Amino acid sequence: MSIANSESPAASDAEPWGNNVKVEFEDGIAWVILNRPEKRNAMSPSLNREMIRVLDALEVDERCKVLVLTGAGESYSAGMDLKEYFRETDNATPVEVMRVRRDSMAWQWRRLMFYPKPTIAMVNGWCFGGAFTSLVSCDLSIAAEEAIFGLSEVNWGIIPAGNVMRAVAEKMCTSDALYYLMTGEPFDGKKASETRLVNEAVPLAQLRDRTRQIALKLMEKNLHVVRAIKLTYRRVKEMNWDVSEDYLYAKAGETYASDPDKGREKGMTQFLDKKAFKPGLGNYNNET
Ligand code: ACO
Ligand code: V55
Repeated sequence: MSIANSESPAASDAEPWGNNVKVEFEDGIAWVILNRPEKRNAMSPSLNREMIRVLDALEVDERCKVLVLTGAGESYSAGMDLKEYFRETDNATPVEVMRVRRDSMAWQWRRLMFYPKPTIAMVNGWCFGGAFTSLVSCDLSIAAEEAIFGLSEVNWGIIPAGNVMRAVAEKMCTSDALYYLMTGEPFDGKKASETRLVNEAVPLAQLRDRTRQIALKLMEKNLHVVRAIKLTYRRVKEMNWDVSEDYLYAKAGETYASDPDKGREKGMTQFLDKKAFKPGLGNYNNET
């Protein structure tokens, strides 16, 4: 066994977690758990560096078909670590500050938003400030009704950076966004669902089961096609109709040509010839 990095003797390139992040595998789901519960899973520079390596490793790990991002204990994440991320970098050089910010953004949106596997944020508890970036960058999100969210930046005298404000603008309408950005007022999971910040909210006691159910539903699909859908959606959202028409035909062709399961062919045969399923009501059988 070689020591792969200085932060955790246990971590390797294949399994770089173990210090600030825990990963558990179960039925194709990788539960990625921010793991500083005594600090409410606040995100420090070293947690950010670990998460970059975790996402890199899970991308090519067959045990991860769907990635669920959540937090240990009673928090999703209390946002950026005010001590380690802000105060302790106040006297760093501009280049050092840039590096710390870059590591934060590298996983919280740049990597997560275009992750090649489906991602679900499972908001189990406290979710403040900087935590909104990873939340919004996941494809789907499910919250405990009891979870407490807050755009608390204004409460301690900063404007939401780290693309938190951009993330809020992506999912909440302007009246809700400005209300919560300007007042810093906390809101619960039910409210988060009403504002469409998250897909849905369920009682905490059902959160894990409901999340697992959604993950398993995704796994019944052709994951090559699911990947193409989530990635093209992100691009198309920024395009005009002429460009998206062209782009989508090109991507449709590319996705079909490179599909290891040849799903389109199976789907047409099973519907048109065998009359074995109805595409409007469910998925083709990818076992045959
Ligand atoms: N940064 C650094 N340390 C934190 C953070 C944080 N964001 N959140 C919690 N902690 C630490 C506390 O300092 C405390 O440390 P200690 O035990 O060494 O004293 C420990 O975590 C427990 O925190 P408490 O406040 O005692 O926990 P409690 O359960 O009573 O409250 C709550 C939880 C509401 C989340 C509270 O900790 C809090 O308000 N945290 C800050 C939330 C926030 O506004 N984050 C910044 C958003 S802005 C941004 O991310 C850029
Ligand atoms: C914030 C969040 C950041 C950051 C700087 O407003 C500020 C919160 C998500 O990262 O780098």
